[in-house]
Amino acid sequence: MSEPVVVVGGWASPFVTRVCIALRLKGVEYEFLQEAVGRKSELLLRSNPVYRKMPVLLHGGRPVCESLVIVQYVDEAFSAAGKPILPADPYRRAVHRFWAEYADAKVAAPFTTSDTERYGRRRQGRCRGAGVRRAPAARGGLPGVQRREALLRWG
Ligand SMILES: N[C@@H](CCC(=O)N[C@@H](CS)C(=O)NCC(=O)O)C(=O)O
Repeated sequence: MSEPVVVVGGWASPFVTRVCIALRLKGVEYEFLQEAVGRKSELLLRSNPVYRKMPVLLHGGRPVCESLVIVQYVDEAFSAAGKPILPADPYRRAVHRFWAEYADAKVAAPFTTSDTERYGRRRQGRCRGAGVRRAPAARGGLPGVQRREALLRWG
């Protein structure tokens, strides 16, 4: 029996959509675990402890992170299924990767609200994010962890 494929993500994320498209192109059946808005599940945090972002692909319980890495993994792990996603020619592969990374660089910013990045900027006093500055919890005088959790819930 083939190993189960699970996507951890949110329906509105273009990075998650990219992974789902790759799986569909390959005809791979998968389960979709929807992340709750504004919260990160234990499974997501455990599976992607470095970036703490979606999507995460779980294949037989093993996590693969970063949408472009996942697409390439899907292409290779399910090479027998469907048509190849990336071209075989190394030069054309490089061109495809270039545009995929270019698109990410242009699209990613509005979707990047990483709590670790935000927390890091706050600690360094460099945060110019209007959201963080206006957060009620930021003005409310909550101490330490409590304050950070309130900020994360708010943002
Ligand atoms: N480079 C990552 C970007 C993923 C990403 O930014 N995901 C967003 C959702 S669209 C996310 O998890 N944001 C939460 C956060 O930044 O904390 C990828 O390609 O997978």
